[in-house]
This record gives sequence, C-alpha cells and structure tokens, in this order.
Amino acid sequence: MAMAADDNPTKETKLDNQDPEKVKARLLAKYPPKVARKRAKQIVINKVDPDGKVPVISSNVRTVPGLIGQRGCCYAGCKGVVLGPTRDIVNITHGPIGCGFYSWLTRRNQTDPDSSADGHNFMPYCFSTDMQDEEIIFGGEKKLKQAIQEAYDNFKPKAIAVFSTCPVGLIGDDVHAVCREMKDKLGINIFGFSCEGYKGVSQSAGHHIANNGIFKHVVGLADTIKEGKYRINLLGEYNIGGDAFEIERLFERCGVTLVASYSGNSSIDAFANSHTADLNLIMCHRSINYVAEMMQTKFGVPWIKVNFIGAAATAKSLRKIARYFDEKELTDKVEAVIAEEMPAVEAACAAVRPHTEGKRAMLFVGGSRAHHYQELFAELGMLTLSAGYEFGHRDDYEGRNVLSDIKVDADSRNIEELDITPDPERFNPRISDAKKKELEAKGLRFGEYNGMMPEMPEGSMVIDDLSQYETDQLIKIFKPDLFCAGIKEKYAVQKHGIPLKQLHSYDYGGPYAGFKGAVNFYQEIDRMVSSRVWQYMRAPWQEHPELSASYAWE
Ligand code: CFM
Repeated sequence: MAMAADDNPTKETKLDNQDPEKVKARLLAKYPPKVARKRAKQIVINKVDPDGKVPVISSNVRTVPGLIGQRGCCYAGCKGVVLGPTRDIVNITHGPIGCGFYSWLTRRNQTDPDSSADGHNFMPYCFSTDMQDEEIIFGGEKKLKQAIQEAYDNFKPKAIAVFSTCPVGLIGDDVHAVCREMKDKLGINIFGFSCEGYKGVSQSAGHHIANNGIFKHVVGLADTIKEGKYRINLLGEYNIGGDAFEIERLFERCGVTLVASYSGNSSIDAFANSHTADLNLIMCHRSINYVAEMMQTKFGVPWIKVNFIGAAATAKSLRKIARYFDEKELTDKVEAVIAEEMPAVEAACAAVRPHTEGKRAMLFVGGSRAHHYQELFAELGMLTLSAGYEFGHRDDYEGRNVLSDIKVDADSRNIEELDITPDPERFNPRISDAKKKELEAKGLRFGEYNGMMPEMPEGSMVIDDLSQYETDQLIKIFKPDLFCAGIKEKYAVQKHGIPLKQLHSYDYGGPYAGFKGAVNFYQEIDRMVSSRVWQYMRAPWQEHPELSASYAWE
C-alpha cells in the first residue's frame, strides 16, 4: 500500500518525496510568502538531542485566515470540554441556539448518575437562552435571568453555570452580575464564564477560563474528607466513550480512592472537596494543568503526570501512584492487578499484530491525544509518521521545561491569571521535602510533563494546527494506513481512500483507556487497517480526471 502508484504517475516516486524536508517544502510551496514563513515555524522535523532537547515549535498562535483548520472555539473549551461532563450542574449556554445544540453531547462524554445520591443528571438536556435579534439589540440579561429562574423551578439543581457565546461579549451583557443576583435570590451556587468563542486563539483559552472559574467558585467550598487510604484526584479525564469508567475500575481494584474527577463522570460536590485529596494525577495536561498548579499553591496537593492510554502506559501510571504513597500494601496490590490484567491484553495484541505491524498512522488531535495514542500504536507495532495538536502549547510539544521561554502574546494576556496564595488554614503540603527528594531519587517526577516530541521518532513530522490543504497533501504524499482526527476531517480523508479513526468521540467505540480499553482499541484498529474496502474506493475525479482540478493543487 505504501509503495502504491500516486494518483499522478508522472510525479516523483514516493520514496523520493517522502523525505521530510522535501515534504515540508511541498506543504509550504503554494502559500503566499508571509503565510509560508508563519507555517514553517509550525511544521517541524523532529530531532531529539541526547539530552532530550527537541526543536522549538510555534504553537498557540492565531490560525491564518483562509486556512481551514481543525480548531474549536473558546466557548467549546470551557462549556463543552471542562464543565460539560459534570452531570449535576445545569449548564446554560447564553447565546444563539446553535452554540448550545452543537455542544450537546456530541463529544460522547458519559456519566453514571447512580453514583450520586440524588441521581441528578442534566447532561441529556440542552439548556440555552436561545438569543434572538431582540436580545442582540436590547440586551440579553433579562432573558438570562428568566432562563436561570426557569431552570431552577424545573430542576432544583445544586448549581447553575452560565456560558457566554460570541454575541454576549459583543453586546456587553454582564453575565457575572446576573449570576450574582440570581445566586442571592435562589440561594444555590450560580456562576458565569466569560468564554466568548472569539477569546484566545482556540478552545485552549476556554480551558483556562473554565479552570479559573471552577477554582474560584467551587474548589474548597466543602471540607468533607472521603474515606480511603490512598486518596487521589484524576484531572483531565473526560470519560469519552467510557474511558473514566475503566480507569475507575482499576483504581477500585487497586484500593485507590478517587476523590474527584475533572471532569468525566463528575459531580460538583466532588469538585468542592477535591482539595482534600493527597495527590493529583494529570491525564490531559493541556486542559487542566491550571487547576493542578493552583491546588498545589493554595492547598499543597502535588501533581504527577499519568497516562492511561496504552496498556504499558496504564501499568506505568498505576506504579507511579504506588510509588508516591510508598506502602507495601498498595505496591503489592498494584502489581497483582497488573499481573492479572496483562495476559488478556497481551493475547489480544498478539492476535492483531500480524495485521498491524509496520502500518503507518498520522494523528492530528486536540492538545493531548496526539501524544497519548502513540503509545497504543507502538503496542500494535505501528509507526507514527506525523502528529500534531490543534491547540497544544509549546510545553505540550517540547515539555514544561520551556515554560519560562514562552512569550506571552496579546491573545494569552487576554485570559486572566488568578493570583493564588497558600490558604492560611488549609494549606498542607502532603509530603515533606525530604520525602519528596527521596521519591525523586527513585525516579518519581513531580509537576513534570516532557511533552510529545521527545517520545517521537527522529525525522517524524510534527505539525501544529494542521490545515485541510496540508492534510490533503500529506495523504497524497504518504498514503498512510490510518489517519486519526475528528468528525470535520473524517469524510474528506476517507474520500482519499484512507480510513479515519476519530480520536475525539471514538466514532461509536470505546473505552480505549486502561487494559480493557487497549483490547478494544487493538481490535478496532485491526478492523480499520485490514479492511479491503478502502482499496476499492474510486473517487469521481479519479475516474474522470477532468473533475480533478489538479492545477489548483499541484
Ligand atoms: Fe484534553 Fe480532551 Fe484532548 Fe482537550 Fe478536546 Fe477531547 Fe481532544 Mo476533542 S480535553 S486536549 S479540548 S484530551 S474534546 S477529551 S478529544 S480536542 S485531544
């Protein structure tokens, strides 16, 4: 498949034009000089120095107008991503109905209402103020108050959150004043987010705004200590396709107590108590590192990076938890669980590997999965040719050690940085400096994330904020066996005869996390890369070259 003739046999052979430098030049060739200069800094050929240093990649910068990108908006990052998966908050979208509708469970984030005593689950509802022309002209605050009142009357929730969309910012509705007024009137927690879609350069801005809002309005509101010996929070796991359920199953088996999850399968009471946990685990660094940092500063809870995508990564992450608590009872339990779970995983992997070995994948997803899923492909013996984030920052690519070099531009300055100080009564460093040093000497790393690039092969292409045009070019040049992205890319890629796995919503599948998830993933990828259907696909322009308009592309 990799060596198959190109669409146009007169072009240079595949082997020649797969040289990453040449590919980069080809991706940039058609751009106007200014655009090419900007994109050149976002298309990097990976190279890892012996000390783990990787090249600088420009990221978290504005998308060039006219390029079709994959990104979402600030509102999507705040409402859809971070707060959306919390089942017992009534999340009201203040804006036109489309914003609420589009962010209504399309992410396939699941929840288990039975795990809350009151059984509240508002996620199946789409709450919106359904703004009309009249509100755009005369203001929408009155309608927002009515919406909050109506939601309260119908559902009696513990909390209501309000999310601003673009027009709300443009006309200047003060959602925070409305929330304060309604909070006083109704006596429940009501808070708003200025997460207008246009804020920042992507949904990443919305993550930060959401983190700030939860921290200001919820974290620390209750001090109930959940029973359990090894008490952790899982940050940046959103229970897409049931991932969090599988991770929770493993915690339970190991005797680890989950205090709060941000925010898959979560409840607002768990957030309120989350500062009482002894350790924060970060899955998705991009979307939630702010909460972890703020919790560490204010309450003394340390954080470590984990990854439950991939069987080996899952085992490693469970061992990291055991190493932190450093008690034989937990270490033995974790080892026993790994020993029990791994044989089924290894058998499933061995069964598909003859079909997947040597196949080549590309991953362009969000701000974390383009990294994490490389673990699963490596287990399948597949090569990641190229990968990139939609909206990751330099630290997600190069590691947190570059944080101090990142220039703060006007778009980032737009987003509030909370000034957090230790809580006078409740700050409690969970481990002593001496213990921390001892654990570090044994290899446990606190507050560290090394990013995606140090783990990628030399010569692989790392591309930030990939455009549709570049996607088409990459596919023509490499003919990968599998492309991973989202629903917006899916059908355009499949029309090239390349299967696309959605790594946002998982198409209809999942879970892919943990041990059982790894088995699901192996089998799904085997089906996709082994299917013959793609070889039979002929797009209309392949049969009728006059439709190809190839002069515009080549
Ligand atoms: Fe984190 Fe996510 Fe992701 Fe993300 Fe997302 Fe997502 Fe994602 Mo889609 S929080 S950065 S904003 S892991 S919704 S669950 S799949 S782009 S890679």
